[in-house]
Amino acid sequence: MKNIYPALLVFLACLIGCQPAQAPDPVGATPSTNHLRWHALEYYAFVHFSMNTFTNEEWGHGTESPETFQPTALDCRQWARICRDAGMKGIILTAKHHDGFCLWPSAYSTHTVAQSPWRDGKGDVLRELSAACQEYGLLMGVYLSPWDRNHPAYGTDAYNEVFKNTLREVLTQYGSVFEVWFDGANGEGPNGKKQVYDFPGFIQVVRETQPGAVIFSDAGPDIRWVGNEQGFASDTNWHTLNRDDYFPGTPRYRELTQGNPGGTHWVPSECDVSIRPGWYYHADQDTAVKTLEHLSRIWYGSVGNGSNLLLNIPVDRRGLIHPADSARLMAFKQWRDQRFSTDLAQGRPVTASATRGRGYEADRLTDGQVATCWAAPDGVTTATLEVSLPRPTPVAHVRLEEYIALGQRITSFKVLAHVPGSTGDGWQEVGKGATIGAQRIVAFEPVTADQIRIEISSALAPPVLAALKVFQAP
Ligand code: FUL
Repeated sequence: MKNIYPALLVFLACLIGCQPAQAPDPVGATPSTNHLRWHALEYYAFVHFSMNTFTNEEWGHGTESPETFQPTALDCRQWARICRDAGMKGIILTAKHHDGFCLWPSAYSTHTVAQSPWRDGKGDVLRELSAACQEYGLLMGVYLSPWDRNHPAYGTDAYNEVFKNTLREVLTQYGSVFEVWFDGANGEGPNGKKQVYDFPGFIQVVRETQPGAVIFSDAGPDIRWVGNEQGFASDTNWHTLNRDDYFPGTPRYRELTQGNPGGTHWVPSECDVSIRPGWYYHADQDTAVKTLEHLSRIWYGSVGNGSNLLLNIPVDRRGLIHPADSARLMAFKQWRDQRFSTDLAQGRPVTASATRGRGYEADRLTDGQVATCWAAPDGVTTATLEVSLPRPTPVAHVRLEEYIALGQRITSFKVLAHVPGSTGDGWQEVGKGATIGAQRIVAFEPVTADQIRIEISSALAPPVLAALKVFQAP
């Protein structure tokens, strides 16, 4: 009888080789589907517009007359059009700031647009914004300050019920809300008393009414403050946090900039910063709109370091975005388009020092699909990846993305460019960093390169990357 074993062995080997490799185990805390949707947004607007716009204040007192609120040409469609054209994905509005004035006719306050002369007391900014966001394909978010310097119940247990009712009102009447923004400020109310906030109760109302929304505060539960109002995350930026060690108003806010490696919960940071010195509109700041150079540094420091950017635009007394701000927003959009539109690595073959196996090949890094990834084998925490470009081309940015659905892993990496005709073996280090997370943009002086190499030198677990992009210098 013929020996069939060699053929059988070949057949079995082929069968094993054709099997997809086992998926990498998740590591540590991982994002929810709400988190994954939020990470993909990257850039959206904050709008500070309310009583303070008309009193030239940053923190109102709660004693202002509602008569003072009189926008002459309020048009949320103008905000939405500008934000959409600026490449932003949504708008978060200060529905109620610390002075307590409500931009919608709340049944739980007597300090609202209903008491103002605007639209004969029949106006509702949230309704207009929600319609405008829908029309322009933007998401809507709300800022609701628990601190309220107007409400007579503030400082008593009854106020927590008032605030929950207020939340329920806002979150059930204006369609879907992508983010609820809780300010941590906790000062005195009209009676000179401070409130002990029922944050667990507030969170429960959001979960019940808007299960698809993420909740922001200094300490989450979903999204954390980045610890400064300048718009900068840091080179080390963990999406994970030992969440129980922090609370809204935490004095340990500086730790929020970096997060905690291997932290207990997924609570990524959001960078909030205003395009002007103030959060609210002040005519004397029309000439102080941040320069394009300043905004570009903010982009590298926020989105470039793995965070999302919440850029504030102070709407003016007419109820419109001022031309100085809209012009800057458009210039900023053009600046990004020039730098991040042509991905030279797209569709190019990638080699890796180690690959987990079938289904996790290095070419998946450049296939343009967010759902695919390259993964290192178990036990391997260092790796080298190389992509060759179609021809020597000036490049100035490399973008890396971890496959964060399985957790954040990388703790140190380098980027090298192969410059044909340069000294030595032609490889030059052009950048390095600590963490990567959802995305990392490495910027450098343009070099004419024909290959890019990524060296991952340490990670909490086998690295898993979703994308490697190499952008042609403008
Ligand atoms: C702070 C507030 O006190 C400021 O007025 C502003 O709203 C900023 C975004 O958050 O905590």
